[in-house]
Amino acid sequence: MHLTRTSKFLTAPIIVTLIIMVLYPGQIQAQPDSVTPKVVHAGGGNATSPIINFVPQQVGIKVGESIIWDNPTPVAEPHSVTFMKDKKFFADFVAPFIVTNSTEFQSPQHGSNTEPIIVPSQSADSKVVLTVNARAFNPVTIDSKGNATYLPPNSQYSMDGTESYINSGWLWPNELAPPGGPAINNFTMTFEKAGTYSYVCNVHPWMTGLVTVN
Ligand SMILES: [Cu+2]
Repeated sequence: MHLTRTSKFLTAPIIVTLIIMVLYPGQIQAQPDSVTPKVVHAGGGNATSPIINFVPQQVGIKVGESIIWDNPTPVAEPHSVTFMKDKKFFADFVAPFIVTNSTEFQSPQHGSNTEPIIVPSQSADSKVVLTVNARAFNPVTIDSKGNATYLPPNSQYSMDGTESYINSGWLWPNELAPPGGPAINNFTMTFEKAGTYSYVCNVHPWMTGLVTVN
């Protein structure tokens, strides 16, 4: 086979590249950006003046990339990362639930100084009890049909963009989660659909963040 001067010149780097690919396959393969999620801090600062902000507040990523949120606050101040289709999905910490009048509430700890708040309901055979709202504190998603799915602590979730509600649960600084609750320290989300997504912290609803996915 005859090779012209030009094709000889072009062939040499290609052969070198092929040899490197065989010897060091990992060196040539481009590492997708999604391998290293972008980090957004929920909170931070120092013990005397903790920050009540997402840092950075706005992030731009590409479709298929991920963000991991953590909480580097040096004091036990929780934050959440909460995406809502609209405001009616905001989950209050304490919520009323209707139970039948015969429902009794007993503490699992004998002699504990606890009692639920019970208020009258509109019906004579039921009452309303106030309890903490799992959807405020725990990692959970609600799809477009209203189905809630609870996620494990420190979840990795892929958002397809149709969800009505995505909550990280309360993110605590490492080692500072209160005993008894889930020790959630981070939340990772992969964005599968282009768009602009705003989110709030449900502990501090004025604390907002923005993710732009192109
Ligand atoms: Cu917060």
